[in-house]
Amino acid sequence: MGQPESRERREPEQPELPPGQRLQRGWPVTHYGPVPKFRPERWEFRVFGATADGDKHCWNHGEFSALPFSTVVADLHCVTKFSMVGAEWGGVPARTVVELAPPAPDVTHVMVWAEYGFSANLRLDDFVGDRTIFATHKDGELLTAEHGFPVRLVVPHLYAWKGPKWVRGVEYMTADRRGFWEERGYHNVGDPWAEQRYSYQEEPGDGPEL
Ligand SMILES: Nc1nc2c(c(=O)[nH]1)N[C@H]1C(S)=C(S)[C@@H](COP(=O)(O)O)O[C@H]1N2
Ligand SMILES: [Mo]
Repeated sequence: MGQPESRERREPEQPELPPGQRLQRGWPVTHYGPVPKFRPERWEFRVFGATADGDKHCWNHGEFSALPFSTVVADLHCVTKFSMVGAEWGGVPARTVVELAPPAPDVTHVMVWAEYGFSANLRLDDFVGDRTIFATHKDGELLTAEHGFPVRLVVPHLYAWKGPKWVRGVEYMTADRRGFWEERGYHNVGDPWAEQRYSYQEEPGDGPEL
């Protein structure tokens, strides 16, 4: 008697995707502009703006790499309608950064800054959400240059543009301001489950006037 037919084989589990998204096989590279060159001796991660003590907080690459590490399994939903699912991101939780460099009490939003002036604004609550992470690793390996090495932000509950690759700093803000894509027609909040894709969909209170 031969091996029994494998009736155990199941279809891969269908991940639940936000409305209007389709599953992307593989992991494409999506960004505006060139991939920056990493210069370790010049790199620093800065927390500035309305900090609690009024000072800037900086970590060089060695210091940042030594911050508390944890992992989050999260999907990326690109607003152009494809989703990459199931990656394990390793790095420094955004909440840890906020604990080490606390904001002033009246901070409501942050601007996350990346190389070449790319930026994304987030509500402080979204930033300190317990799954928001400054990822240095994906699936146990260091990020590749095109996917954001040495550090990218992953905000699992928002569209992927809210997670800059090549992050260099966080600015604490006492009022909201639009980041790079938010100034260029994309929704100020960007919740994929509510399909908040474009700024024309914004309701009063979703963002600063355009
Ligand atoms: N610095 C920077 N980060 C960025 C972008 C960008 O243009 N510049 N694009 C965002 C968008 S729109 C997406 S979909 C994801 C894509 O991440 P990936 O290239 O690792 O798939 O990166 C985000 N982070
Ligand atoms: Mo995207």
